[in-house]
Amino acid sequence: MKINHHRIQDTNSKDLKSHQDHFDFSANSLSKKGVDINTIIKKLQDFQVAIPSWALGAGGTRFGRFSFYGEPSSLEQKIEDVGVLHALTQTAGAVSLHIPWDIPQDYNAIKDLANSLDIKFDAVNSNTFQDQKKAKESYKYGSLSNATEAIRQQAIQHNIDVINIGNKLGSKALTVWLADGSCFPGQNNFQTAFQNTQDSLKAIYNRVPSDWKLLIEYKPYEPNFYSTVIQDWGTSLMLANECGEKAYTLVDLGHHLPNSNIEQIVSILQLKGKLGGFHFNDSKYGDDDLTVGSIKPYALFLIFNELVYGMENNPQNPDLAWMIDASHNVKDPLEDLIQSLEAIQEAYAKALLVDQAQLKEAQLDNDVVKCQEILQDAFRTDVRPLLAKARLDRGGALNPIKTYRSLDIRNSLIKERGKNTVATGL
Ligand code: AOS
Ligand code: ZN
Ligand code: ZN
Ligand code: ZN
Repeated sequence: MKINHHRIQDTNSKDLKSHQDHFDFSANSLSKKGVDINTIIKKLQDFQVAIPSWALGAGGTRFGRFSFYGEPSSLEQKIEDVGVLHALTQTAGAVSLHIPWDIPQDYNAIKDLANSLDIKFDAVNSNTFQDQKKAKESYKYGSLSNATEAIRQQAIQHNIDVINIGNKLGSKALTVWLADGSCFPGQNNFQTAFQNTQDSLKAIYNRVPSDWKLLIEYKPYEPNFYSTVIQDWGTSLMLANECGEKAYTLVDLGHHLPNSNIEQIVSILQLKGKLGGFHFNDSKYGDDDLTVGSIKPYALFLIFNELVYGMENNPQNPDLAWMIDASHNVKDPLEDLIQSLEAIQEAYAKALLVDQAQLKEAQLDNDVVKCQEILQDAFRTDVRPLLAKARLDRGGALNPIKTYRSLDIRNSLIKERGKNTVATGL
């Protein structure tokens, strides 16, 4: 299934006039404030977010899964779905694969397909949280941290295999997320588990190509509920520093205990040049993997405000690997991802509106009220016409959800693929 660009244009034509009115009003009022609209639009167009291959089907919980039908069951179909998202939003120009769920059969065919849809291969993800078919050793009690050497070796080798697969596709990063930890006090020796993890990561790091990054993700709990070996950003940073300069911390928004100050974490990691990757989602309680911006949009804006500051002021920090890591139990996965992409762009655009020079001055004057006013003024600005303009200029949809529905894409997918309910992962 590929979307014909003319059909997007046709749908746009009905809304062009009202878009133009909204855009002119926004552009006018922002220009009066000294904002350079064209620069913001260009930045929005350049900001591309990877879609993880496992987010294209309906997710679920341990209690059940309700399919939206027409879900992709092969790597080709997953890439086609990302193609649909990218055609509509013009901001999903990458896919993040998960091995072994997405092992390509024909590398050239996969690369050609992605290329034809303007999609790049972002970070590849390894999986040592499940036992694989025909695997000799089990990860029930941990992988890179396991007390048994043969199990650690199997997990190390898997990560090396993932690097090799990613390399053939043009990926430039390996993301390691470990489920390793313990469920009950006394089950593990914390120091041994940490030391083993560090040694295993170093063994993997030694096989990371020179132009690659190793991204180390942290998470406080789940699936282990007493301790997790890489529980927080400090642990991840320690491990990254121990590995070397190609190793970085990856922040997943859902991987923090309630009320953590994520914007501060992001800020300091950039100062240290060690923020390498980002997983977007939103949450109310834990690692809920909800639609980006659906629960705490102001927090997302504050995080973006720090990201923008870092991108402008921290040349020591590399470009980040952006990815949505969300899961959808009751929504059409593609509609949910469109909403997430929109929320990301919205928070980014608002952060770009923050007058950094004025903010600095207000900070130096200790004018606390003014500092807050500057941030909230940016946050309260309606930036949607700028987002629409950024999409429109690249051939995308003025209103992606509306276009997705008017082109009846889900039903076309169901017609093409049937009532496929293949689970695509977590
Ligand atoms: C798990 O909680 C992490 O967020 C991972 O980044 C990811 O969701 C997992 O690797 C999916 O395969
Ligand atoms: Zn994640
Ligand atoms: Zn997660
Ligand atoms: Zn999550």
